[in-house]
Amino acid sequence: MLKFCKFMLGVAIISSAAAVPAHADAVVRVTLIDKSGMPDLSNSMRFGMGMHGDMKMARMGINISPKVVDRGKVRFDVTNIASKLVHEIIHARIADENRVLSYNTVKNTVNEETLKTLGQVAEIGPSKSASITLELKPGKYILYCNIAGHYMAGMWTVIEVMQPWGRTA
Ligand SMILES: [Cu+2]
Repeated sequence: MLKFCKFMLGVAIISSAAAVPAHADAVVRVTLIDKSGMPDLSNSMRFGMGMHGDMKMARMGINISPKVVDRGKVRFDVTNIASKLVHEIIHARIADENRVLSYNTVKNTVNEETLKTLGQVAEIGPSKSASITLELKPGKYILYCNIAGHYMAGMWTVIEVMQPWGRTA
């Protein structure tokens, strides 16, 4: 629980892109993409983390730049470049990017409670932007969208947070 509380302290600031940006040690540009408008989500696709799907074939995705940052305050500037769909972004700590996440095949969503969620931005409309600043310790973090079907359609990525001298704690 103590560990969890520490993570919650990292949930610092959620603001619109128009607000004065929070001071951050690093800025990560996050782009939410979907290639085909509304995909058929009746069949769960299998582009989730650790599933070794060919991500070039994924219908949705999250691009980030850079993919590795130093520990500290990290501001994520998120833009949804989808033409029609609303997306969200959830940040959670993960131990291993090859692990398959716990998934509810009825709801077509990741079981969020099985992850250590650090923060999220809900409902980013098409062409809209938002930002969130998190205090991140060394380790790996997943960014994903948990609107039904989107995660399995490929809407996730992993960012690595390093010690400044380049070693993961
Ligand atoms: Cu989405």
